[in-house]
Amino acid sequence: MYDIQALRKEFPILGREVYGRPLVYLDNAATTQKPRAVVDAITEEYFSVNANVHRGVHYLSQQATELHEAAREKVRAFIGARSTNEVVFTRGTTESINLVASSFGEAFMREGDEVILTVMEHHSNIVPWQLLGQRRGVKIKVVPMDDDGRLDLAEYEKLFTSRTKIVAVCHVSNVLGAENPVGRMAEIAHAHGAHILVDAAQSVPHLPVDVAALGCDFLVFSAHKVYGPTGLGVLYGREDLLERMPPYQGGGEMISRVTFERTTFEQLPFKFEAGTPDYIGTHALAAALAFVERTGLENIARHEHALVRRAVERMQHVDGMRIYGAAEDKGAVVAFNVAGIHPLDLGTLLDRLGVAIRTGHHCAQPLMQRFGTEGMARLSIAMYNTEEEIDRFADALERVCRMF
Ligand code: 7TS
Repeated sequence: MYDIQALRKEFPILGREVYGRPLVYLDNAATTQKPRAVVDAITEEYFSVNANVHRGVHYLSQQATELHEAAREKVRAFIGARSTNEVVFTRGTTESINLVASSFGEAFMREGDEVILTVMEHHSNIVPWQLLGQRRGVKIKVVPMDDDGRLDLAEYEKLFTSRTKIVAVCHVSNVLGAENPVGRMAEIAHAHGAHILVDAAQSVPHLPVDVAALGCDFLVFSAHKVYGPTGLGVLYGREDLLERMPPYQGGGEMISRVTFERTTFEQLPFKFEAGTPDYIGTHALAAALAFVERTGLENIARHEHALVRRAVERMQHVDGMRIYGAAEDKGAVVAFNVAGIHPLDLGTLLDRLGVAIRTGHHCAQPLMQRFGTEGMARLSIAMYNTEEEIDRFADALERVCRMF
């Protein structure tokens, strides 16, 4: 039973109006709204537990540390990692990828080595590798896709050489919305002696993600896209790899002993967590994951798929409509353009009708180039959206199109 009205009551912001109309929030791939359980976790910890973690002998510090480490265990179980040593807290997907590019790059990559990306990556899974490339002379190769947005696995396999060290690929594209075959891509990478990082920013909120089943070496995501707080992310890394990688930043928390001559580092995962962590955020993330579990990822996926099908069905009746990527593959994201209307105009006019969508290059300019466009409009769906909201979006879209 999916009680959408009861669910919506948990997200107070959904009750607000914009321009005198009820808000229809369809920009969930950018960030999700927060349930009471998450905001309550933040308030309660600040009001009753707050103290710095891992350093105090006093009661509050120990309690805060317990909550922080319980959150790490929650994340471990949620993604099927073997040990909490494999769960590193970061500031977000972006920082997690920068950490791997920098630290894996330093440990394992030399001039002339290669990294494989795909044409549909978010800038945060391109630029860190380019920065590494500039520092270390590492070369980037790109997996192509067909016009329906399906990666070409035959071409992918041909990209490997003895110099390929790592593949970095999104599990679900923030523009095309389809699930990439990352399990198969991991097998191929491993068969060629390479490692694989999965950018799960757009999959963790929508489908069950299990690092063991995927066979990935690294997996990254952001708390704010899975109903948790902003400014917090996760890096899962295989323990044997993390062990061999150098620290990303230096500071408190990550050391075992410091002298001016030499420093020895903490055990995993603390080696990668310099400075006071966002221990309030981690507790709130645990509350968000518990909320997702209570709702059930299978239920969420079924609900979201039905909404996407309805949206696509209605959108296909609009003259000049182009939906990017195969419509039937989509999970929760639909990017589109309407011939003769700039996506920014579409977004602005829809906003005036109370409908929030995103427009622009979606931090995926190479993908925009692949489709020969400067930008797209995009609706993205979350567990709390309704059929009625999809209809309000489609009605508003038809109205805007008639105006042009
Ligand atoms: N990877 C993917 C696949 C993403 O969709 C995003 C954010 C990121 C990485 C970066 O995440 P961050 O939390 O570190 O910023 N995507 C979007 C989006 O589609 N609209 O706004 C942000």
